[in-house]
Amino acid sequence: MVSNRLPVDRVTAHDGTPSWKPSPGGLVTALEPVMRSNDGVWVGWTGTADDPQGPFEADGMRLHPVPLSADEIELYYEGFSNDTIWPLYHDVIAQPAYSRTTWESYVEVNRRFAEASALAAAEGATVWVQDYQLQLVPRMLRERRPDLVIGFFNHIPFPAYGLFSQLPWRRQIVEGLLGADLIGFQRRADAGNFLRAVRRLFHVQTPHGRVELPAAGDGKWPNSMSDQPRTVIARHFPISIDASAYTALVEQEAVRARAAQIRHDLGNPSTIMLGVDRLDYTKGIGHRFSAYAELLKEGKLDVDDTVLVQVASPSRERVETYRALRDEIELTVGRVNGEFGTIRHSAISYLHHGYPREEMVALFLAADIMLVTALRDGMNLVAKEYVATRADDDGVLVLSEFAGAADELKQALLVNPHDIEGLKRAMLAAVHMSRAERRARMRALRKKVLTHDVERWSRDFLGALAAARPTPSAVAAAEVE
Ligand code: GDG
Repeated sequence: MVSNRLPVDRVTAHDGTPSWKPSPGGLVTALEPVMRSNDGVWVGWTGTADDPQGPFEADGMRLHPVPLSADEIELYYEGFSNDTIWPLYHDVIAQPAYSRTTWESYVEVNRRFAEASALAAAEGATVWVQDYQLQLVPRMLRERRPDLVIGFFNHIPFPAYGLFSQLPWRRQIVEGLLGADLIGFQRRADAGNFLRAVRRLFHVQTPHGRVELPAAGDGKWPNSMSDQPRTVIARHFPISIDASAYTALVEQEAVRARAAQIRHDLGNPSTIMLGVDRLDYTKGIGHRFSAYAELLKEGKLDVDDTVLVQVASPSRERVETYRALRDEIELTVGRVNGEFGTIRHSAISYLHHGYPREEMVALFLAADIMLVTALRDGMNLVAKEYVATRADDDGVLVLSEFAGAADELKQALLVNPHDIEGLKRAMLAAVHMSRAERRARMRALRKKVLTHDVERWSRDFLGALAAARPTPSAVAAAEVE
């Protein structure tokens, strides 16, 4: 496994002894069993600048750190990854910076990840590269290790060619990705956008999501990076959550008691709306606030019996666009609360913190309505987490059609967050929805999320990868049969 961050966080005990704790998240949970049974190695950054940490084991996983300097964190990570690729791939909601300096650092760091992976992988191994920070790794790795089976998964959207073509290094990025045998995307439309970029840039056909690359050395571009012609497959594999971990938390008495306490502390309002997002401009937090404030102003919602709880967990605070966003959001919260709040009730309860997962689940249980109003989002796991926790078959999910989750969660109230009137109508429909309709919708949503969990996602991807390029041992086994 290769990802920007290793799946562990360094923690220091009171006596100063350092240790590692697995970072919370579905990806680790899904991949840990696969990694264990295949004697896997995880290659990635520890999260600390200039960390001299060598290979180590934590929680039964073998981890190989790739060191990053403070400069590289600024240029490769905060710069090219989060200030160029992130805004460009989210449809230019914020203006991407096109800087040659950050690009050069991106190339250099991707090379370092490829070198570390080439050293860590056994003969004929399967290597799975994760996400937009490492798009050049598949090709760089194939050049070093043509024996490997290489998969890549893009967690964020892939933009339409009209936008992607702005990128001065668009050819290098597509060539980098084509080093993989299988390229996974969240939505069918993302895979379609990628394939269109391949057709436009290289004038090749892509029937059924397959890119047929000619052998290296025949002068054609892109070449296969191998002495044989090679096929690359691009397809969608919608990611999901560790649903059983969420259903287990809901069964804990302490979590349910905490949910009741939250409702009580908020003054037992008839409606609690909830937003949970990293504080990111892709998440449409401002649009949500606008719709809510208008409903209060028009008297369609009443601050005495409605509250909007917004958890905005701190994110990328060293990138200027994010600092500006935080100022803008917090100004809006102040204005809305100043205008509509009373001594007893705030209109918006705004929390700029990260919370333990138990507290998040308690919030999900306390919320009558979950607002996911992303302007663009690869998937949006929060929507799936809300659904997974509602074992009572209650609660209403308002979901942006621009989040990947909308392809699967069709019984949510789907909205276009740019259409503030439409968003207001959906919020009111959620407030007034009958218990019978809430139950019918939530049941259908739960069926989807509980049967399509992250374990299934990784199994589907790895199965398709094995089929895309059978390993030498699989070929030998098939011949024996
Ligand atoms: C990217 C793509 C895609 C948030 N605050 C807290 C907290 N969280 C957890 C949520 C959820 C995760 O973080 C966020 O995942 P999302 O999918 O909602 O969004 P991104 O961070 O943008 O993730 C996205 C995802 O990758 C996976 O492929 O779905 O589209 O943008 O799990 O619950 N968790 C805790 N405390 C917090 O304060 N414990």
